[in-house]
Amino acid sequence: MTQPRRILITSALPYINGVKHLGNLAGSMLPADVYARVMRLKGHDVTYICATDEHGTPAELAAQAQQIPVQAYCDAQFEIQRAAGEGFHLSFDWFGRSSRPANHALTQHFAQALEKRGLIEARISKQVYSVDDGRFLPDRYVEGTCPNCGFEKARGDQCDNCGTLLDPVELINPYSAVSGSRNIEIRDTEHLYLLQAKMQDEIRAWVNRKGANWPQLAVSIANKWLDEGLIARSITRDLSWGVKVTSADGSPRPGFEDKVFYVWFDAPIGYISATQEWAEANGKDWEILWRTDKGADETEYVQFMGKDNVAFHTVSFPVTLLGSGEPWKTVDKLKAFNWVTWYGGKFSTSNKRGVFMDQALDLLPADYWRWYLTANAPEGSDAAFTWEGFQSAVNSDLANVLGNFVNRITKYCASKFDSKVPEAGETGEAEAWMANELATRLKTLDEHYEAMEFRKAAAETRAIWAAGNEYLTKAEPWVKYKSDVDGAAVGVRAGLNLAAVFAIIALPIIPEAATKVLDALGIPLENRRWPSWQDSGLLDAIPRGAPINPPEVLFQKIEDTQVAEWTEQFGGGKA
Ligand code: B3M
Ligand code: ZN
Repeated sequence: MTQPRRILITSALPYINGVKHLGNLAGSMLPADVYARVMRLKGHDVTYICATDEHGTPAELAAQAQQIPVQAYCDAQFEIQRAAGEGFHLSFDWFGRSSRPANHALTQHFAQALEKRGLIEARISKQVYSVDDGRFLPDRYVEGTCPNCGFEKARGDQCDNCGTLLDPVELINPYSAVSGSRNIEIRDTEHLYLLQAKMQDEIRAWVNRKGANWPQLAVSIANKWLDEGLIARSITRDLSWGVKVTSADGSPRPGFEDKVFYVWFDAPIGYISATQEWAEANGKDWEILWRTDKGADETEYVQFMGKDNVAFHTVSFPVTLLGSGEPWKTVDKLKAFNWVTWYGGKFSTSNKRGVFMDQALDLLPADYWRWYLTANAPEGSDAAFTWEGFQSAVNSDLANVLGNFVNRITKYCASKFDSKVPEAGETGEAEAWMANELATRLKTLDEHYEAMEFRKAAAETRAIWAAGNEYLTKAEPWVKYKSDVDGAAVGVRAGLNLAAVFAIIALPIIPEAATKVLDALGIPLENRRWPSWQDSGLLDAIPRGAPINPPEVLFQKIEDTQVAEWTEQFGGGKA
């Protein structure tokens, strides 16, 4: 075993408002969880951190709509999101909240450090003001026509249609997202600006150095921002819910008593503050993960996110970290995903299009969704969820290839070998073929996971399961049994060992079913480690004579009638 690696993993913090749809899950938290599980099975020291992203207009607007205090709204939503993550077996080491004191303190610390280094200055700016609402309208409080693409429902901070980051005053025909009022004025207001341009060269050098480990999509987005020239970005807002703007002594900064830091300034800092909470709660050292003066240079930091978050992670957040002048760890590897669409269109609660995390678990166990969303991860391009594709992946990959293999071999062992791993018989040609298949394919699987290529990793996992079925056809223990019981014993023994290998490599994606198989085979927890492709003993690793207990059927096939029912309930067919 090579020296265990120390790996810090973060996935983009889900906004607090509302249960996330399958696209949010597939585009950050799920692949991050799969990767964390693989690395833990390989014996590495993994810390997987996430949290809810609670500040900014989404929370305020949603709380207003429910006419409850924002804090109470976020408390309730956090529980919902935490439960949804648990339901999907997302194995966070910590699932925190950006609204907790640790994040307030750290955000204020960074603002002070940046200002000390001349990277923050107060400026009077023009802000959209709603006379009827009696308030400034930052970010998502204002909508209007995108100046870049003409989309008429662009949000004040970003146009959903073309992805352009906007300043609310740029919107054409703006209107209040709260009241719909178009009685809008542009008024002066004072805000703090992060002078990103001063960091242009340092960020460019950082992107060139670290970008070697990023997918091209991430590098090109970062370079696009850099080529356009980094601009000063306002990092405070006329909002009440968020991190208060303080002076060096911690008192409210004069003139900013009614303002808070912009959500995208505090949210990425949430990765660090959530790690601090995890460390405090578990007696762990957070600095070895986040401070390069305390060993974090040896930490591998991997970020998972959707493509619209790349700019914030490859430019804005590094400006905060590097601009502080303090020895903060920055991302080493970055995995950005495209979108999961619903039959090519957007998920939408209001238009009853798409399945959300809580609804999904009412229909089928997490494994079914985890498998389909990983095997169809939106890596090279957007990926459309379709009920037909989902049904095919479940019925073929899970039920027929894996489920059928496990069922056949464990049931046969129970009926003919007294539910014990057979002891007799010598391996032959079929076992040699399978051992070679395993060695080759496990090596390929390792390469896909190291490269964070999840579609390919799922495809290779399936191919290994399929090779097992091919092996049983070659070994044909049920035929041999009639004339050569020992020959049949070899096939059953190898088949049971294959079931254990298939379950271990399935653990990261379908943990529930894989655990059932490993329990059925009596594999002790300490032996549930990632199989080495160099290990020639994989077909004879379970102690001979050990008892096994056939699991119940692992996966129920999805019937056409269910597809029809779900299509009716959640939408389907062409967008
Ligand atoms: N809350 C996710 C989004 O843009 C955003 C990520 C923050 S990561 C610090 O949907
Ligand atoms: Zn646009």
